[in-house]
Amino acid sequence: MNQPTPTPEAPAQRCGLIAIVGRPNVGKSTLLNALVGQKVSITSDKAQTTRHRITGVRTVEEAQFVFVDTPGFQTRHNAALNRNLNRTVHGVLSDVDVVLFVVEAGRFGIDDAKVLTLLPEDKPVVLIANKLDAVQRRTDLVPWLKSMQDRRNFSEFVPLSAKKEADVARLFKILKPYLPEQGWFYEEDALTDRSEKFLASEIIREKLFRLTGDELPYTSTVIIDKWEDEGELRRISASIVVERDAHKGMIIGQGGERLKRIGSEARQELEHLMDGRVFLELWVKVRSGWADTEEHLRTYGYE
Ligand SMILES: Nc1nc2c(ncn2[C@@H]2O[C@H](COP(=O)(O)OP(=O)(O)OP(=O)(O)O)[C@@H](O)[C@H]2O)c(=O)[nH]1
Ligand SMILES: [Mg+2]
Repeated sequence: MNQPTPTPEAPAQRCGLIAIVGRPNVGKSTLLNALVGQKVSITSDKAQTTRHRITGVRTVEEAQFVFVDTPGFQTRHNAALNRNLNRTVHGVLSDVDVVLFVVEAGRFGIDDAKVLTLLPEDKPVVLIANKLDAVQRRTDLVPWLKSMQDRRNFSEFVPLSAKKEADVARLFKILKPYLPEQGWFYEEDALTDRSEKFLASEIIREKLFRLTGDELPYTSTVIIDKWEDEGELRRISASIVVERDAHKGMIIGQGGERLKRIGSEARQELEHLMDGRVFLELWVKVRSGWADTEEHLRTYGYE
């Protein structure tokens, strides 16, 4: 950590933690990636894509923004995996400087309301009304924004689209005053605190989520079994773990087609991320009940 003495030419360093919180599928991870300027958190149109606390870092002039993406807080199921995801959200909220509460513009349902009740009273909360591009008539948003003002004393209201660069860029100016003056936590060019190995397992899980039906994601996970660097080439062997034999069949697909596609899309993205060749071997394993007990979850890397 370096903290030079501030001078008129060089303002004091700022650094702060910014939690990104909301119900599943509102676009939290899409927003994180846009803020960081690179994909550090996987996204999909399935709820509960994110399963871990994921840090994304962006340093703009003297200010270092440390964003923390969280699993979509969910209230419906109560298996160990869901309790674990919710605990992750609670843990993040306890030590942040400011919270981005993400909802879909024009919508505020019971799931959003439940998340709102969890947010700490004594921290600034910025309302992010995401997916603005999906709103047909902007004027319809005015009464909705008014109604949101009654729900909590939000520090800011920011309607935006996480998919529009200019919208996302505005956030840095808005958030900077909330960062305390203190030395940076990370190097200036850091993007995330997650390892390549973790990112690789997540990228495979993303392809799995995107290329399979709705029923699979909740009951599958990915583990890296082997990782070897041979000069420029990385040899990675990974297992997709599912609950049932039937799920295994769905992932493998007719003549192994689907698994091949998951592997090939993941490999291309990994090569891009690591800027080198990747040899990726994928297996599918059945471990029934892996998501049901805390003990199993720990074996699969859920802290
Ligand atoms: N139209 C539109 N779609 C968006 C926008 N932001 C995100 N999405 C889409 O919304 C879906 C969910 O995005 P994610 O970023 O995975 O959502 P999340 O809140 O992280 O979801 P969980 O991790 O499951 O809680 C994806 O299909 C995104 O492409 C946006 O600004 N406009
Ligand atoms: Mg997410």
